[in-house]
Amino acid sequence: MKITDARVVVSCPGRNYVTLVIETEDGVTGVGDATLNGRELAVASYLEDHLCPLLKGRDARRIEDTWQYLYKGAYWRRGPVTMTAIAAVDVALWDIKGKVAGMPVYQLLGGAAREGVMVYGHASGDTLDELSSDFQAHLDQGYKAVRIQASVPGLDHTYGIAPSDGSVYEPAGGSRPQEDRWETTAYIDFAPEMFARIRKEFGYGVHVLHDLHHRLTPIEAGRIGRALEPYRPFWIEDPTPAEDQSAFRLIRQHTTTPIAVGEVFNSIWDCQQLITERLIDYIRASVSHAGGITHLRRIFSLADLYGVRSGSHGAGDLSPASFAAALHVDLSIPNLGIQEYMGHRSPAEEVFTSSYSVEDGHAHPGDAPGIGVEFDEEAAARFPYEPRYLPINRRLDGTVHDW
Ligand code: KDG
Ligand code: MG
Repeated sequence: MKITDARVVVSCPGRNYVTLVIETEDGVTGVGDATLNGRELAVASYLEDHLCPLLKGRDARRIEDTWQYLYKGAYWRRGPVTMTAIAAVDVALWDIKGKVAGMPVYQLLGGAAREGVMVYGHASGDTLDELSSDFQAHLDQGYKAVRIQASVPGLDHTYGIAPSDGSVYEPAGGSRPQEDRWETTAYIDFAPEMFARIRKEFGYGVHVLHDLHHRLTPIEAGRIGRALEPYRPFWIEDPTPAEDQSAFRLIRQHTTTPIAVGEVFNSIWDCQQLITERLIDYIRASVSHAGGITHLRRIFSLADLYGVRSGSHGAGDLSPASFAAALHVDLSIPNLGIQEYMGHRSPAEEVFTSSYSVEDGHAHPGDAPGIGVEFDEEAAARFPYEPRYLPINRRLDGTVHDW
């Protein structure tokens, strides 16, 4: 079954998405997400200029061989651009395989290991009162797990707060990134206050998560983990920049609060030490940034050996094709932890039609053959790419800090 065409569509239905479409000689089409937020065109070029020409004429059924051919064949290994591009090819090929078999991809991965995939939504607010009403709104929608973020008093533009106009919360338009401010001293006493408020009001029957977005030093992370222990977070996410895997040994010495890491990881090598030394509890690598279904399953299999569960990144900058692919993996692996779900802003639904559903705090990929997402190229053409950057962060003295 020869691949006859592979093309890349960059569009902005609510936010920028890069979508790979692969077609076979018998007219079966597969889609994969190649979006790398803020660096979209680099992946589009990697695909268009380097991978699409290699795909034409290959056998669409040979997913593993194609993965190895693109990974080992590049010589230059790993990295977000390469691995996002390979992921898009991999997911599109799984989509084709499912369509040809007449089965949803999760059936090809071994079938459902559970009824549904627990997801967490994002509650946020400029004040704790706003956070609390957003938290209640999530409970009303049936969520069993909710991430909490609130503006830190004294800091402009705290990470993770949804603007009240419904716009996207991280990337700003324009020719330069927006600049945020950060100072750990302002945050470190505020986080326990935020958790105390939510637990006091809503009790312990709901999972509460929090993202530190790579901002603390290891010892600060140990301290915050310990301070939050009485409020039993489901996890604290990305406490420190995780390029330094050994830093997590220090955090572990100080706290039993579960740790989730990995949304910026691209390969199993980024988390090998974290997993095999049991330095984390949840691995957040995603289908679209960590080499597709083929490679993500390898990461989760390694994690399973060490009691580490999955907790895949699922922010809105991962397209519906990515979220659907994640659900097929989540449904079929033995060590699911939880799946992030932010949803997709209008008019994304004009471009992507999906078979997945989210109900009562749980998601299911649906039973459409393949990944269950159809991509409308004509509709996508109505929403041209808009250059946008993720923000950068500065400390109060002006030093550039992790965002
Ligand atoms: O593109 C960056 C976002 O995906 C990231 O900031 C979202 O941290 C994030 C999360 O946990 O969803
Ligand atoms: Mg995060």
